[in-house]
Amino acid sequence: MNTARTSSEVRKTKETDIQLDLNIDGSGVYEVDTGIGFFDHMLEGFSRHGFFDLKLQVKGDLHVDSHHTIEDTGIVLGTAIKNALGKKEGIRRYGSCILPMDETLVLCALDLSGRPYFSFDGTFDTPRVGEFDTEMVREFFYAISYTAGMNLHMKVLSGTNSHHIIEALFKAFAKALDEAVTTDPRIHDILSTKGSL
Ligand SMILES: [Mn+2]
Repeated sequence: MNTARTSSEVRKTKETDIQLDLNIDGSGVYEVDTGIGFFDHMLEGFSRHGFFDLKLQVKGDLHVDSHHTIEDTGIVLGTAIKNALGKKEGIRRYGSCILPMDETLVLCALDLSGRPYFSFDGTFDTPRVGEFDTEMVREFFYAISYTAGMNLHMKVLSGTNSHHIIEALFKAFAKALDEAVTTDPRIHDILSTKGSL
């Protein structure tokens, strides 16, 4: 196998200042501070349920709104996933999860194909959860799919509570990604007839 599947990313613009350390082969240890409590809660769930170690510090222009902070975190997390995986030797590549949370049921399926594609099917009854704008869920995962080179499909199958729906989506994403990045001893190279992902 490869050396450690880790990545450290720094991204600074006039809108956000982000430092992120990711360990794909972690145990779900996190230290997250984005300035948005609910977003921290979601990213902590992502770390814990995907067994990814995540250290993240975001200083964003929250006096404007939550947009840049959430979108740019997605850009940096997607970049970190791509860089940590390198050539993707030995990984299962595909992952999926149907995840329930009380009245909510969501689906997430992904392919670390190198070709970005994003499909999102879901709506929210409330515009915000805490300081988190629900319309940013789509922007966050779109940013990850494009920067990571990931085909990502997400569907809200049922549910009414915005907190539950968003949390279920983050956890389903974590579990699907955990499956896709898992190495399989039967895969000795890159799982594609093309020879690269
Ligand atoms: Mn919660």
